[in-house]
Amino acid sequence: MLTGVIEGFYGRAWRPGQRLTMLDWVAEAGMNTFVYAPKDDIHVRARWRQPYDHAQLDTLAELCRATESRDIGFMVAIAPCLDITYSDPAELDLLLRRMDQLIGIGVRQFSLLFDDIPNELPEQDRSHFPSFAAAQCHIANAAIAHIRAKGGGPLIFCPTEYCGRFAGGDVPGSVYLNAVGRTLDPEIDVFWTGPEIVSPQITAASLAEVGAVLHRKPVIWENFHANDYDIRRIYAGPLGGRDRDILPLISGFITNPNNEFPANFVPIRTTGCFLNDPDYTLETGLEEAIEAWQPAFAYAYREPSESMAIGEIRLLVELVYQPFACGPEVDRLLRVADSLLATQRPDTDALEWRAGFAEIEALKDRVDTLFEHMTEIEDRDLFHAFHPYLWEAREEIEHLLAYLAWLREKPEPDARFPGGERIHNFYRRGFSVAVQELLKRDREGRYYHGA
Ligand code: GDL
Repeated sequence: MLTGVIEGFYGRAWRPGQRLTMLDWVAEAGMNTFVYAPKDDIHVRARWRQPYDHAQLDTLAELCRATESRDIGFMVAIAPCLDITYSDPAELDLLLRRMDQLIGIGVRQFSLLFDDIPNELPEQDRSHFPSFAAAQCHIANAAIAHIRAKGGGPLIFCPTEYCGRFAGGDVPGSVYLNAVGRTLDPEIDVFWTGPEIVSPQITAASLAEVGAVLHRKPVIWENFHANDYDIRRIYAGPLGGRDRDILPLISGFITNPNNEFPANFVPIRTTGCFLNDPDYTLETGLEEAIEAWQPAFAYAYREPSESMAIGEIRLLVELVYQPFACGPEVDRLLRVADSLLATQRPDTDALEWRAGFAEIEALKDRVDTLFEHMTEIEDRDLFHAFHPYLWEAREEIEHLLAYLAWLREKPEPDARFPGGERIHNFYRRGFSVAVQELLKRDREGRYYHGA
């Protein structure tokens, strides 16, 4: 089974040195593949017809050799989907020449991406193909024949409907996916991100369904730790929302993680553990990953071997955990804080309220210490990957505590917390927020306007 990492996000591509580290992480996590697919590399997508120049080719050749020396498969993506004329033999020829250039430096595995484009057969192709799927399969089938003739493979195809949402929520009823299933060469693998682009859960039942439509087991393109769609967040927690009963229903599992390279250690480590260890649990996987990560947090100026404590790294991870959840302990403390605020003027002398307050105070101290200790670590890339998020976490917990401390002083029922200046200093402003403020929501996320 293909397992590993795809550099497949929008935004700044990783540096060559970071990719080498990634190969080590992939190998150490017991996975076997690295897919080079940064949307930032214009040869992958925007200028897919144009071959790499010498310098770029040398960089890729080096990466290719580095994968070989670690016994990792190296796959390169080409995404001709923005403007290819599917019926033009010259276009297909250009694509195969692009592959030949890469084959020339030792690449054997390819991916053809047709993601994030309108689901529509271009005008000029309409008289040549019965459907959009047929047009894409024509290209992919020719590509696999070409690659096979050169001793290469596998080839993974990323369909335009690569998740349940894009299939209109009805995978068995998708005309597009059924056509792909029937027409695509059976040797070509197909990427699938689950019911959503970023799927909270991917169940065995949903994979059995899509597998039947595609006539093959899909390769999961995992976006659980991707953060290119929301630069205000980062995810350093373990893989969640997937059980090992999905494994017999897939032919690969490739994760597309955070743009911020250093944040990906735990996501990748736990993904490998999930895939390889029959006894995997999220908690044991997380503990193991944090322990393995600890040496990266070595201090710049202390005993050479001294690093941040496991508990501090755990707190860091819990603060920036998963797309749909904070870490369990941080989540518990948020619920404690919520209970302290449940009534307008709580009995702040009650034992329970005081205990809750003390817990939030302790959290604030821990976040402060974490913030300070992070500034002292040697690895500045690691520091900078988290610094903006920790800065914000520190500000917010301090503010929450200030609010609770004000409540503890038993203000008059009509008194207002004197923290209005924060609205301008700390709450995000600008165009996007102005638009969000036009569409008001209640706590459950239901929209309203007017009164
Ligand atoms: C996508 C893109 C991917 C991006 C991800 C998360 C696929 C197949 N394509 O739509 O490049 O990083 O979502 O934003 O997932």
